[in-house]
Amino acid sequence: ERVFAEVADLWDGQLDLLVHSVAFAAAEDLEGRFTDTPRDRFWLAVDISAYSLVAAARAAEPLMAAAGGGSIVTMTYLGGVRAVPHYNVMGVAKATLDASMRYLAWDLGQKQIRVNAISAGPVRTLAARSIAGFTTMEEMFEQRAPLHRHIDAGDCGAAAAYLLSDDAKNVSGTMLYVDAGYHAMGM
Ligand code: 0WE
Repeated sequence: ERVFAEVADLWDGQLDLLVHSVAFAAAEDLEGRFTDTPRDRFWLAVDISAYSLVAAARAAEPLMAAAGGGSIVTMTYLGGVRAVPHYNVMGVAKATLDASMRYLAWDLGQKQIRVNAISAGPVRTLAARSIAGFTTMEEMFEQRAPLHRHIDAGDCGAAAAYLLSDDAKNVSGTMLYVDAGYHAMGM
């Protein structure tokens, strides 16, 4: 609420773009069995990783409406659509995020606000470093992705720049895979 109040103050009550990029699950839930996730940490992951988009979109809505429309982009991952070993409760949180993105696209479309998601392949970030088996996963990705190469933050940035621009003026409620084609494969 404070951030959006400051934005309204600084930018004449108008906002064109919003990038939502926040997620969290307890480290102990990104290993072992999903089945064993306790209720409190299940909701913690969904709250921080998915509800935060709903809250941010709701706060952005009046500012974007005042600007005559806007574009919201969130970051998701294939683990919300398929079962990726160890991604566990984060996958459930991403499935919630993906569905929230589509329902927000419907609600906010009324005000010419678009809502989309970028589904990135594994990127070597600070958070990724602490993940067990991330290196093995990167090797498998490089072997199986049609383009046989890793993606980087710049690839996500380019996709976001597109979705946030007027080039994507008729694109809403979609998931744009930036994953060297990995999601298309069955093996
Ligand atoms: O969404 C993610 C990871 C986000 C994340 C990372 C951490 C590490 C530190 C959320 N919560 C935490 N909590 C911490 O304490 N990714 C898409 C990257 C990722 O994470 C994985 C992956 C991939 C890919 C975990 C297991 C398997 C694959």
